[in-house]
Amino acid sequence: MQAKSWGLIGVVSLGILGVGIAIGQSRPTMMGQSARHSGMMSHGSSATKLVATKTASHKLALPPLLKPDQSNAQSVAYTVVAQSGTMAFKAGRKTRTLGYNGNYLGPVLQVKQGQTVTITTKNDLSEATSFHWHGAVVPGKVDGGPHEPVAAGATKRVKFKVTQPAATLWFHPHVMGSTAKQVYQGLAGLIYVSDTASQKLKLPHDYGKDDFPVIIQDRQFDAQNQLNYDKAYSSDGTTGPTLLMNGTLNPYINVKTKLVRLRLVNGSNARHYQLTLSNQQAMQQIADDGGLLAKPVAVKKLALAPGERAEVVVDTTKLAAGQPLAVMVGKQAVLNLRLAKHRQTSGRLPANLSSLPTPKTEGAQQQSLTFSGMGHMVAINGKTYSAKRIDLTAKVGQPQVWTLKNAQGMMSGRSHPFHLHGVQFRILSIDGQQPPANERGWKDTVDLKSGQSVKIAFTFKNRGIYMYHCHNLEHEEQGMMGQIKVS
Ligand SMILES: [Cu+2]
Repeated sequence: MQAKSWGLIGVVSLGILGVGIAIGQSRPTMMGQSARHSGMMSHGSSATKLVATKTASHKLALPPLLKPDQSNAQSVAYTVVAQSGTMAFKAGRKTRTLGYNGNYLGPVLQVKQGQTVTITTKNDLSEATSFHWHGAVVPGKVDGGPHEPVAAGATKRVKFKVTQPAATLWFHPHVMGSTAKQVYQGLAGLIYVSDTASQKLKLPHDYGKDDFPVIIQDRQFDAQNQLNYDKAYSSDGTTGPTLLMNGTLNPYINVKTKLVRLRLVNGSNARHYQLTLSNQQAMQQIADDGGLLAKPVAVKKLALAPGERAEVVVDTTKLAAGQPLAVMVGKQAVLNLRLAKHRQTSGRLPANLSSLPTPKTEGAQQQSLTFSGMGHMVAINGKTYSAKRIDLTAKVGQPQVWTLKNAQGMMSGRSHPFHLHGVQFRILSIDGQQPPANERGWKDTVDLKSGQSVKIAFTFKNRGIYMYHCHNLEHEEQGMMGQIKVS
């Protein structure tokens, strides 16, 4: 089986390579890409090396909490506008950017379980975009995938009921051909789902005081301080040497409480992170992509693939004021926690967080998806995305068990963060083993490392056409995406 797929990948890749050379490309050519990365095939990524920012420390920017147009217990309405702007990220020239209701990134939309949400989406850009609610359990027609573009200057209204539990979700564009570029230039916002069960837990929840969103993105600024996507572009995942947290270079937060909650979102196009604390202390992970874990899980090194979220609580009780503490990526401090002398007790970490149901697998429909390749040669089950082709079908209410494989081979070695729209899933196994404790909650994105086989279980609750794809945004653009019709 493996030998067969190797052969197939070889043939397909040669074909595409030929086309790439023949038609020429404004972006770096396949030849350039494969030459540059050929020595790194055994690694999980081709990411550029991160370089510590030399600029002064800045207070972490906080996305504004978006004021609803209307709100009551049963419903809430928001207006979200995609627009262009400029940002002074660093000294010198301002950077041209994109943002939602602002210059860069977007606001936080707060919704409650049980509420009906209406979102008026407005596109003030000069090109089409879409508004995808990543992680939201919603009908296909309001999911904001490639089938629901909003033309330049147009407005579109979506309405759905929030049925899922408390979680940190996010939203970003999902149009064919410009998703990666629009995200890179700044289009990404947050959705906080709350519910009554989690409110009773008294977890830190004072926004910007003991509860901080942290959107992690890597970028390449050119000599004119611009985010030149075409110049930074890599077909195997666009990365940059500079980290931005909520759009802030070299950020810090003032910690005035003993417990600090960080809602970590990997909003990068392609970079994977391994986050640690500078004092080697464990973080207490309380939630993954789609909601609270059953119990807090102590995590010393937290892996976050593109698209994934993790909520952690950092306990500073035993640390002295002024003691240096930072969230680290490798040897680089990426978020400094400045500890105040008198830190209040805010909330407490309960022993139990949520009662996660056992995943339903009885009578499940089985599917097997194999992710292969790198750069321009990526494919799922040997195919690249076609808007006209429905790859899979499923029924509402029927349990699904999918086996996701990252093919090992010469044209592989890449991680593929798998993301499925419209539903939250659970990981049954990773290479036949139980998933680690911090990956046993609700997920909508799971990293498939080279050679890995991951089994997931879920049940669609809504009808529609949904995307599943690699959340390395350049892989997605190159067709590492398929669609499932749920009826
Ligand atoms: Cu991929």
